[in-house]
Amino acid sequence: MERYYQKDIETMPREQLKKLQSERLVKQIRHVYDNIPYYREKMDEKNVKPSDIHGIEDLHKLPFLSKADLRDAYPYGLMGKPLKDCVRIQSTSGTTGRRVVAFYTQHDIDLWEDCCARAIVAVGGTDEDVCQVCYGYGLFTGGPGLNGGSHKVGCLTLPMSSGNTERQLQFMTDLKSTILCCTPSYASYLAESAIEAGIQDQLHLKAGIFGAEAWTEEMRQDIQNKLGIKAYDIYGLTELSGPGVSFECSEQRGMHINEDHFIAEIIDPVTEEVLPYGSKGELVFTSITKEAFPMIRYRTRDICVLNEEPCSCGRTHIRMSKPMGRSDDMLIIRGVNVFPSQIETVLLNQGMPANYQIIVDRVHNSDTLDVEVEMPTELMSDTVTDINKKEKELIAALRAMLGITARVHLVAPKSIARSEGKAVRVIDKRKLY
Ligand code: DLL
Repeated sequence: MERYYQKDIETMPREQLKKLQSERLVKQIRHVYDNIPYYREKMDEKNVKPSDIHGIEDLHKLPFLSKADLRDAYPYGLMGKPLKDCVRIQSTSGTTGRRVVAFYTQHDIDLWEDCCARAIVAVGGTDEDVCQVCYGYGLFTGGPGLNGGSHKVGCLTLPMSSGNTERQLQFMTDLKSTILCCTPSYASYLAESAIEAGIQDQLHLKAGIFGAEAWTEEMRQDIQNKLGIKAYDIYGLTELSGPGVSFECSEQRGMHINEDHFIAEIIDPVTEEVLPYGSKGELVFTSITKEAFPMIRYRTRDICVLNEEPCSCGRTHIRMSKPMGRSDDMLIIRGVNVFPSQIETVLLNQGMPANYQIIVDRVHNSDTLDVEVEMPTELMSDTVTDINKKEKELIAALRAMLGITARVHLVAPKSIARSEGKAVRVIDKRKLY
């Protein structure tokens, strides 16, 4: 029998879980209405009072919260507790120009670390494991979240942070790390570097917990093969705490949402209509246990599908699919919707490495799409004709997937900058004009 960190909660019968969610939702709404004027105004505008919320069936009455609200209320406008009760902030990198600063009480941190501990246990982690955390530490939630979870499980924790690949590999082999936590793009780079150094057989890794950015099934296979491990997905966002909002179990088929802390909904991103489980749409979360920075019906912009089918692992919490890109990551190229993940799928299916960059530009009023991908070392010895042939094959495969033509450029191995955190896959020069 698999060891559960919080078995009673994770395997709670659904009826009981819904009752727990309802009780917690009622309390959370009372908390935000009484303590956060920003929410009070939003609820008053919609004519909803805390007394109208009796349980999860009333969730739809509440107003949505968006990134724009977070910007409006920056920095202190959404705090549910006085500063003296808060012990930490975390923040997003603000790469999309929208820095989010989230606040935590000690209780918030404790629950967040529980969520991360569940994720570690779900991949088989125990107090016998050596857990190497190479997510960034500091403002980014990745390092601190998994670090806290790893302590709770009792793993020997290596707080490596990101970067310094040579040192990462040295600790990994010397200290016999068994669990690796980092972004999938960094895992891929670590795998490549281990192979290059010829030390794969000195690794003791059994599992990886990879998230914070979109990655495909093809990339999972690639990392699993190269590192000889099982690669598991983990999802989360700063607004809701950080990693551990959901995580994969041994099934590797969707991420269980920690539903005792977060209620998930899927909506049509345009009409805001709530869609049934199984539909593809924008993921919306309501926190039900947060004190310092509660989020009510927060629109994540992540597009995915919720699945309530029972899981053979025994957990009763629903699963979310891998986000299929963010509604604001979607590129519109010559009127066609293109997700970077579609391009990654094509490249990996065609035997290319996961080192690529997508460049979008506008020339003479027409959008251009260029895909640069590093050629596998075997191709280096091929003739120019062979390389052109491979580029043509990739162009055809991309056209079949996307419905538009891209230019493909095979570039020398290692010529595309490696990422130690979230990879920058897309350069959209149209935004720079
Ligand atoms: O990326 C938290 C995190 C850290 C998750 C470590 C997992 C591991 P933010 O920087 O606020 O927080 O970015 C949140 O990243 O809305 C998604 O678009 C994306 N994202 C996070 N996890 C995944 C994943 C952290 N597993 C944003 N797959 C989210 C795809 C993900 N996208």
